[in-house]
Amino acid sequence: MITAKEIRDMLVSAKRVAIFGHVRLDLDCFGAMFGAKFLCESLGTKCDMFANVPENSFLLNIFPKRFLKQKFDKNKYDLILVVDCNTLSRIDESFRSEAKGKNLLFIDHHAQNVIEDNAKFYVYPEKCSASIMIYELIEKYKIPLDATTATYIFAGLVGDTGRFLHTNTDESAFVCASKLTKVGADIQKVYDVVYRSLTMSQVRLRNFIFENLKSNGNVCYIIVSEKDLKKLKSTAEDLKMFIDDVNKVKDFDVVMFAYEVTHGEYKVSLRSKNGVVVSKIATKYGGGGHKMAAGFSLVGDKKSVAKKLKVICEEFYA
Ligand SMILES: [Mn+2]
Repeated sequence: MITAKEIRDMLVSAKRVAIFGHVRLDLDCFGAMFGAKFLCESLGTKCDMFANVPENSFLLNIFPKRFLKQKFDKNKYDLILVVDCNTLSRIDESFRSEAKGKNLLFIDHHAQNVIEDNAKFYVYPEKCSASIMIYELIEKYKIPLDATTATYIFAGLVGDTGRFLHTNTDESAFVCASKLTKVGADIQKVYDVVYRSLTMSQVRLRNFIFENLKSNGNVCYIIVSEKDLKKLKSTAEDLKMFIDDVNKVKDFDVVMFAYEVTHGEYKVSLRSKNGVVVSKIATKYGGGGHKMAAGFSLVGDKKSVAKKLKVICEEFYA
């Protein structure tokens, strides 16, 4: 593990930094990327952010698309900074092979399983978000934060703590929120975009989820195929918005959300409460994540995935 000072030296001495997050970006990933861009530029280093985001993603209402590049020319960069994940296998396929072999720096808060070549790691799984890690670096380097970047980091903090609801919410989350507010983070803007902008097709998707939930004991699961999403005029990103909603149901300790990301491949997101750990099961099936928010992938059609999930339901209490 490297130190905050070593990160500073790496960023200062780099000529141009390419910033990446994980595939299927979320609020924290974006918050950390935009925060990292501010960090690099404040240290006098040029940088570019790379991300593939669906045109209609709500995230773009906070994080402007004009700052995101899609074509990555590895020869232009002498350092690759990856935030909110700690292995190249989690970054978008279209960037992955190009990033291999370059100097890598990972800043992340997920449990680490792989050590990449040419990579330096700054990984603290106890941190509630990657955004707060970037914030703490900015603070450590005594760089004055602006209101725009504070808003980005606040969005990341809110995203990964579920608006200060999840068990990863700790004192530092509130301290950080307080400091971000002080420098002018636009809290209402973040909340309007994230919590007050449901479209009617998202409402229909939400109804679909609750009507089609299956359960086995205290575990519930839902499987949404590509076809279902198309019929509901929704995306996987829409779907992810409601996983915490299902986790509000008292009867269930574990929620499994399976959705088809590419034909015949399902991503399964897990959320839990009441102290039930889901990361072990995620790791068992080749995935990973946090104790109470993790995920893995399953291959098969809707029917066979349903069968597997029904069996997996029992494993949380084994
Ligand atoms: Mn995160």
